[in-house]
Amino acid sequence: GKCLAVDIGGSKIASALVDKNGQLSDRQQIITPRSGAAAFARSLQQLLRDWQSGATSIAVASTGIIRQGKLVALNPANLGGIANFPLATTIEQVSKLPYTLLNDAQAAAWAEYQALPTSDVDNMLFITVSTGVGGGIILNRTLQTGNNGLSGHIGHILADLQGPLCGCGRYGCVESIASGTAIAAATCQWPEPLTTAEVFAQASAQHQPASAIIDRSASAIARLIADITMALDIQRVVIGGSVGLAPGYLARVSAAQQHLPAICRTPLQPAFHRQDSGLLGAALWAAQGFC
Ligand code: ADP
Ligand code: BMX
Ligand code: ZN
Repeated sequence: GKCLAVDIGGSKIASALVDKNGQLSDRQQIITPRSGAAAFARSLQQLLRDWQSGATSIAVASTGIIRQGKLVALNPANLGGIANFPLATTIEQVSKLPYTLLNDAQAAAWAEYQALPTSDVDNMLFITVSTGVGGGIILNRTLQTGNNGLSGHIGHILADLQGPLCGCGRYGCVESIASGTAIAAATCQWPEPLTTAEVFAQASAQHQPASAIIDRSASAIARLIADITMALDIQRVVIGGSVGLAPGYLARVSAAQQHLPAICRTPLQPAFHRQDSGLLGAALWAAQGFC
């Protein structure tokens, strides 16, 4: 049977059917509703009702700490203020299918680890630069989820003591400087504030202030990679998310690495599965019988 994979992010909810060979079909996408828990639950239930036919299981990858069937937001601002959401109950109300839940970046890390063309990487870091900054850590070939689902929440590591207040309550987290949300927010005092995609468009048109905002994001990510590499002997970094995969972004992270000592310059590559890493990772995780 096929698995209905669902990837819930701060900006979009994607779904697809995934077969035993990891082939995706019927991919769909909606904008994440950000007007409270009730609307969020309604959209999710509608999506599951519409798309579960043809599936024998459900695999969910979601932003937030996934713990005991609940989505606990570290940064509630990414979900329009939802801090705690009953993911398991919401699914059980509309489906009798067996299901698994996993953090979105942890799921993507798992899919990307399986996709590596080499077998000599034991320790890998996946980073999504998207609405927030998420991470998934593979240590000794094993995905780290942690006892409380927290492993990999590297967007909330300190990047700049003088940085802006992050939705998690700390100042200067990587997420508050490097995320898509942070990139757009950096233009909020401009005469005409830009969207994240517009900042990228201006940067490629050689607009210096736009370019500087993206470079600030990229160098925060390069320093983050250095820190995690020091802690865990990371051999490979895979970058995803709409910002991470935007043209020129990876090259900027790589350029920022050149300013760091050689030991910090962990090899980087873009997500092989592009926007589908989370969907596929959730399905692979479910297929292995984890929950
Ligand atoms: P999610 O966070 O839901 O997983 P994405 O990976 O698409 O979703 O990341 C969303 C962030 O990426 C938003 O901040 C959005 O503005 C930004 N974004 C979307 N498209 C682009 C693009 N083409 N170039 C740069 N940034 C983009
Ligand atoms: C936040 C956190 C992580 C998530 C990451 C990327 C929340 C709601 N989410 O750091 O759990 O993995 O964002 O999420 O606190 P995305 O929505 O950008 O894909
Ligand atoms: Zn934070």
